[in-house]
Amino acid sequence: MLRLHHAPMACSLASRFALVEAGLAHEIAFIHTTKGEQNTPAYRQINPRGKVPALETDQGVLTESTAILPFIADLAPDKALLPPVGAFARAQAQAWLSFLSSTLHTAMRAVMAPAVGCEGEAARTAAVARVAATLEEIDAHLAGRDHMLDAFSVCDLYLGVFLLWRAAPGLAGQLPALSNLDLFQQRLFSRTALAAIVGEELRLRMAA
Ligand SMILES: N[C@@H](CCC(=O)N[C@@H](CS)C(=O)NCC(=O)O)C(=O)O
Repeated sequence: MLRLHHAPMACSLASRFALVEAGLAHEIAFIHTTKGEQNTPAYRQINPRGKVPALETDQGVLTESTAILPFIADLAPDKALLPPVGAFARAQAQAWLSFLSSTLHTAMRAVMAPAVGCEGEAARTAAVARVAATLEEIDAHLAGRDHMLDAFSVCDLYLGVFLLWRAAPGLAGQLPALSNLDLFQQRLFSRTALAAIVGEELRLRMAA
């Protein structure tokens, strides 16, 4: 049984979405990072870095969204959540996953949870500008397209989490209106299963 260690509304939500879209049997182990549960000795046994996501599999623990999302997609080839291994389109998908992780996530984190020494107003303003520029680039890519790739994929699920973060404290009201991203987000969360998960996640996050 796959077991996803996940914090409500964290980047690990993309892996939760992917497990559901893949139709794979799984369990969710909630790690309330707002309460420091990622730093308990028990969780450090699972992921010594103290981060979510961590996916327990029958082959061991896998960390890093950019590894977990393709792993899940490949477990359900009938769902075609990524192009096949070896195809150029697969490498393009990997490029988007890397970009979302290394550029968009990093910029958003610098606003929402700045590193020690980077909490000042100038650093915050620069980080918001990096988020805005990154979102503008993705918005331009989505012009005339329904998905990040030619079809629905885990790239869409990963982007969807960061689009939800636009409403988080520190980012809400700070970003430009981007119509392609807004339409993409509406389409993505018109998928009933994903919308239900987001509702649960928001309730859990508010209760934390
Ligand atoms: N590169 C990692 C980043 C994981 C990460 O930063 N997770 C955050 C939640 S979005 C976390 O666990 N934060 C807890 C902490 O830093 O204490 C991935 O994409 O899987």
